[in-house]
Amino acid sequence: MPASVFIGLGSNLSQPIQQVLQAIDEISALPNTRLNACSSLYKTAPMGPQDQPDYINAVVHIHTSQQPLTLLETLQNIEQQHNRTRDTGRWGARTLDLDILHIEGYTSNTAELTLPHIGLQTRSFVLYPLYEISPRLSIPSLGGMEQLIEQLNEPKPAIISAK
Ligand code: A4P
Ligand code: MG
Repeated sequence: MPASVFIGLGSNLSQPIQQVLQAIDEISALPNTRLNACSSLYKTAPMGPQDQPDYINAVVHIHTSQQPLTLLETLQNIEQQHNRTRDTGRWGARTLDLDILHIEGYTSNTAELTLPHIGLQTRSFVLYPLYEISPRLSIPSLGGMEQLIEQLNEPKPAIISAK
């Protein structure tokens, strides 16, 4: 049975809106994968070094038959196709970042794949788009979306393109 997977997208270099929209198309076109929902695009202040442009962030919900580690590798390949480099330091600027946020009914605790994603409950640029597309989602180890947003206590980032 296909797994229900939430993926976070982020970009702040080389036409970030286009990077994110194209990546959503590429994820939708993956073999044995169906796009279930796609959030609006959010403009968000950078977490980490402040001397970098604002980010465009979004979250998609897919159903896929790809196994978690295969999916991770597939998403890293998409990042590479977007000329992603890993030389900009921790939390530095990037053309495209694809993070697996959560796979329903699945957890993982390795450095290669940590699920739920380690930053899920502390990042407004993840929680708000996730809440938008899946308000009733509850992550067993963390809680429900409304509760997580309440605990975060940060304003909703601006939506630049509603879906
Ligand atoms: N990895 C482990 N778990 C996962 C997972 N659930 N999904 C491993 C994806 N990858 C996972 O990732 C580093 C390693 O994490 C990989 O080898 C993978 O096996 P990376 O993409 O190479 O490096 P990274 O993304 O630079 O590292 P990091 O620390 O994960 O950065 P973040 O947390 O992704 O943060 N500000 C705003 N406003 N919006 C953003 O989107 N993004 C970042 C990057 C910084 N500031 C931001 C944003
Ligand atoms: Mg990443």
